[in-house]
Amino acid sequence: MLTVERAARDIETMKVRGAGRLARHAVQALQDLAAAHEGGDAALRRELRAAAKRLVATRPTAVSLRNAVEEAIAPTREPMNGTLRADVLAATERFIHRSHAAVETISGLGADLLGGPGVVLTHCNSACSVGVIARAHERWPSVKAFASETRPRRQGLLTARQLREHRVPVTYIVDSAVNLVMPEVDWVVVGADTVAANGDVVNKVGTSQVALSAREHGVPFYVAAETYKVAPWARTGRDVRIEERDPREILEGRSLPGIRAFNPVFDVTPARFVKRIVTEAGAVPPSAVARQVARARRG
Ligand code: RUB
Repeated sequence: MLTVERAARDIETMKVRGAGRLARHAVQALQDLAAAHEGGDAALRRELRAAAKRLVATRPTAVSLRNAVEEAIAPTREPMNGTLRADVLAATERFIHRSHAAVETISGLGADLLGGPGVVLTHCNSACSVGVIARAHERWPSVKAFASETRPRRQGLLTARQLREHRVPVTYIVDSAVNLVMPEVDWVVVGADTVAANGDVVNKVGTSQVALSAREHGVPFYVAAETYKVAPWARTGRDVRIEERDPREILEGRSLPGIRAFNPVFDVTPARFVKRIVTEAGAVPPSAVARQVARARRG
């Protein structure tokens, strides 16, 4: 059984990371809590709300986490079909199933968008982006990739290994080599933790620099993100709180007396740098994503 505290710590320590995975991990903990609950609805409602608060606070930038947790505990607010326990079990199962299916759909739609052989660059480690690149490589075996290191935690290594498992020829580069290799790149594909209503994209720090370089070189910049990463309440990326982590992550054991170290984890790529956002509901320009998601949520 995955306890709420264990899931929260897994996410805080980044044992579990990546917006989609951490959303599913949190939802799994809520499902396990409901499954093990032996008391009545009122007690379960209280426990679920406290658990949701604890889980959402673990990674403040990831709206995926907040949306997933809210969906999972929606039965605590809405009229119920069965018992609260049964409704939460159904809601959590639905979310986990739908979020896996969304990654699959996005992989196919993203590959459609690339539309042929070429070189893709990605930053950080996003299941959606890896899915798009792997699917494109299945269709056009000469597809190749660049994975940028992604300091300070080097999630680019995970990406490079995962792409290799899919047999995609991949070149691992330091973040500061992105602009140098951009002339060889045909498309950039990255994931997102949050997409604001105006299409601004919040993703791993450095993403906006990759976008700047892509724009300078006329390389299309695509974002692959499930609809539950869209935050209608955030008018622009500036409304999203950017997580800051312990500066020791960037010092890597060194001490720099008298020097301030600053470790922001995400940044905002303005919508105008983004050519298309690929969700499971289709690929749209960033200005249309909020409307698309509202339609998808209405069913
Ligand atoms: C991960 C990151 C990923 C997004 C999307 O940051 O920025 O690009 O979360 O990932 P961290 P996915 O390593 O700090 O969690 O497509 O897998 O949801």
